[in-house]
Amino acid sequence: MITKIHKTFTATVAAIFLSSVSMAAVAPITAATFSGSVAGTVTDPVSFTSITVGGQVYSNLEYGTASYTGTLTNQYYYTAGEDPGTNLAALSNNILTDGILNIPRYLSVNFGRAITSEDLIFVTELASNGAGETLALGLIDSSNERISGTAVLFGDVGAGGPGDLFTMNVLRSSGDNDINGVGVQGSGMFLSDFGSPGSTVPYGIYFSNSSENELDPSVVGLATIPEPSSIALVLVFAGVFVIRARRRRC
Ligand SMILES: [Ca+2]
Ligand SMILES: [Ca+2]
Ligand SMILES: [Ca+2]
Repeated sequence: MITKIHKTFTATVAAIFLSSVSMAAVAPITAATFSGSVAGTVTDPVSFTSITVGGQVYSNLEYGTASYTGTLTNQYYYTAGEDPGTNLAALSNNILTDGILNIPRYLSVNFGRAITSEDLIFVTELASNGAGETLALGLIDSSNERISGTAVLFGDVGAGGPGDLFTMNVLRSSGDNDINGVGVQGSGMFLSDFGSPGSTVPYGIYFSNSSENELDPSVVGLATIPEPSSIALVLVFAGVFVIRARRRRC
């Protein structure tokens, strides 16, 4: 009996350990839940209520404030009935169905608090023709100053993953033709995915890709490792105590 409990306990610990290891990598958002229906083609604004990255479900989501030095002349996109009004507003909210088209280098998003090793940074993007675009990010400090030597690159798979989370029809602030049936994809990363993070406390990210300038992000957020993981660990340790107590009695 004790051997069986011990084996089960070991497997549980191994599973928790492996799941925490697998989370530490740049990875796509493979699944999500939303504030409204995303069946078919979405025409109303929706937000995430949870995202799944690296097999981990995150429901504690925060969003940052976008800023740009100089005049941001790019156009933004949005579903019918919800015009965010400005480029920066389109990227400073939790709405997946509005964002900026073809963002320039060094546009930044500040989360208003220090990013910790527990925070997953996630970005979604308009994936035209089924493919996301190359995403390169660096870190900024509390004053939106870039922290040198820190960047992460998503490579050729773009900001997204194996498929679109949903598709939607959007309007453009330029008044040009609507973009119909376009997909939304996303990815997440941890501070450990950035090279040489240095000692300056990061508060946000900047978009560092200068070669394409084609990314069309809709939300930039932080997802915190949910409390149940901590609770699970406490239960595991409580289990060890019980097993040891039983062994003593035997
Ligand atoms: Ca895109
Ligand atoms: Ca684009
Ligand atoms: Ca948005």
